[in-house]
Amino acid sequence: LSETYFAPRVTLDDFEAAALTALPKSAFEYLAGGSGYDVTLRRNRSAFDNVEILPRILTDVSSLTTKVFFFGREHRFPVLMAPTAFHRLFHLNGEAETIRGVNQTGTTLVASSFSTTSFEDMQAASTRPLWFQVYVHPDRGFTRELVERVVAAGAEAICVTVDLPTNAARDREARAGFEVPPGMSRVNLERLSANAAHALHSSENGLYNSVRAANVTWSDIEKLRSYLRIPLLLKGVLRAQDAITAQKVGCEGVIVSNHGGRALDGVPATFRVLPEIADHVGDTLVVMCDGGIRRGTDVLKALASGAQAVFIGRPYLYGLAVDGASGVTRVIEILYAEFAMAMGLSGCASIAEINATLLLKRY
Ligand code: FNR
Ligand code: LAC
Repeated sequence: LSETYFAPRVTLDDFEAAALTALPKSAFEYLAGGSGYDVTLRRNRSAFDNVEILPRILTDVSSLTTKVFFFGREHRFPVLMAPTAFHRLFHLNGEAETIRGVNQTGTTLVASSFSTTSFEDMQAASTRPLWFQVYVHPDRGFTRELVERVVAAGAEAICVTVDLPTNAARDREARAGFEVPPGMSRVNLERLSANAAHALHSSENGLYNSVRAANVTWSDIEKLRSYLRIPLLLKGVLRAQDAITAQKVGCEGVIVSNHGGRALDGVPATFRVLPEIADHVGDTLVVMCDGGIRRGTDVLKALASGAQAVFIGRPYLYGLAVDGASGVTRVIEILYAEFAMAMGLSGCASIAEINATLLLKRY
């Protein structure tokens, strides 16, 4: 283990550096990589750095609160854990370890349909209701069965991911020879088909093809909406027009996302398209955003641009890889402390005071 591994970990980036040492190369490349030239992956970050905050001075921030409220529940601060696949790649105990870490923080995790632990077991271990992420599968009957199963187990919202209708050019993971080791399976998908649960080699492009449909359209979203009794969020929206359609078909929220730069390389940073989407649907839908959030100031900037909350993906997995549950907790607590600091230093005592006037210019 290198010096980086033992150095004090002060920021989320420090956990990434430590994860590079802690993980086998193929797992690290799967986790950290984007697609193509990683152009979108880099843009997700640089977009935040390109926008400046204009603090309000001489406001009383002595009773600062980071609390927010959406979908009928209070959240300690406006950050949730994005759905991410295969936690057993990053820790022996997989999702159970992640949940132990998240439980300490009072934040909400979105369980991935590609988890290596069943949703039921995840929900049983979680102190808060989880959200669930789903793809529309080739077998629509199975998709419905799965969604109804997780709702029965206590899921509080469903995120349907729509930005990967076909495979992406995951060059880094392919070059590193990434494959999901035998013995790890997508247990939620066991009943979909004979081999759906057991991941195939990524260079054969078989990891997703067998389980995900390429013919998903708005009518699938309408159908999902018609039988679901809990909020439905569309994950992977980059165009305002699509957010408007999401609203028309009855979605309660949209997640402005480019899959963390892992789907189509060359699409804009999510932070860049967020303001226009929020302008169009922000009054009626819960607008959320993910991609490249690494600092409390990024959270502040996203909220000032119209998001009600944001998600982090890779950072809590770096925490999981480096230090298990306590790494997960630590990553979230660092972000919480940074966000509270960013609010205080910019003169905001409550979330309602974070608005577009906090930014020198919108993206
Ligand atoms: C993901 N993401 C993802 N999204 C999804 O809808 N279902 C999934 O199973 C996964 N799996 C997954 C695995 C890994 C290793 C990563 C890094 C990401 C995308 C995720 O939900 C989110 O959109 C991004 O991770 C957000 O960007 P950052 O925070 O990682 O920059
Ligand atoms: C990924 C898939 C699982 O980004 O969503 O790896």
